[in-house]
Amino acid sequence: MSIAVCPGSFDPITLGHLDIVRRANRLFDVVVVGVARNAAKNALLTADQRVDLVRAAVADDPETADVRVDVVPGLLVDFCREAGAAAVVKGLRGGADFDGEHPMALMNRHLSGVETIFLPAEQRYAHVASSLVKDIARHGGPIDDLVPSAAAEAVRSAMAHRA
Ligand code: COD
Repeated sequence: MSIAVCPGSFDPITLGHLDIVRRANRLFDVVVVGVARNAAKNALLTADQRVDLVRAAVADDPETADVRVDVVPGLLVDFCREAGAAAVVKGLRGGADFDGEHPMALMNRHLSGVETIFLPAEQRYAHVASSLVKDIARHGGPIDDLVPSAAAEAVRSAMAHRA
């Protein structure tokens, strides 16, 4: 059985993330979405909220029938080892993503031998980023066609509580 991990901070999950998870599930028997903490980012949503939103996004979707969702408590390579994953799958929206992802891919292979597979972002989601979604929501703009509906509600609610 082939297993891949799709990691990210998913703060919140977007339709671009979801497209990568679906496509990864066409390539691998099982996909484990790893909800991690990016030390360089201040999360709006808690880890539990982010996990719940990813689970809701992949529920009842035949294209994500073999997707599990868990928190990455430490190093991604340890999570991959425990999941039995042969590969990490990530999406690339452009050169800036590649510049950030390339050293992580090399480091993860250095640490454990795990390979990283990059999927080019679907054109219609190539401009979608969790950070932009939060910025739009912060200013009261529309995010409903960028993220799953539960994620849009959670972002608006978290923004309202922060204000
Ligand atoms: N279309 C396609 N792909 C997309 C889109 C989109 N619209 N938006 C984002 N993506 C891709 C990103 O390029 C990335 O590959 C992935 O989806 C996740 O994106 P984010 O923004 O949710 O997550 P990041 O980039 O903050 O995640 C970084 C990790 C949390 C994966 C990383 O920090 C990590 O592995 N942390 C665990 C600790 C660890 O092992 N550290 C050492 C790493 S070498």
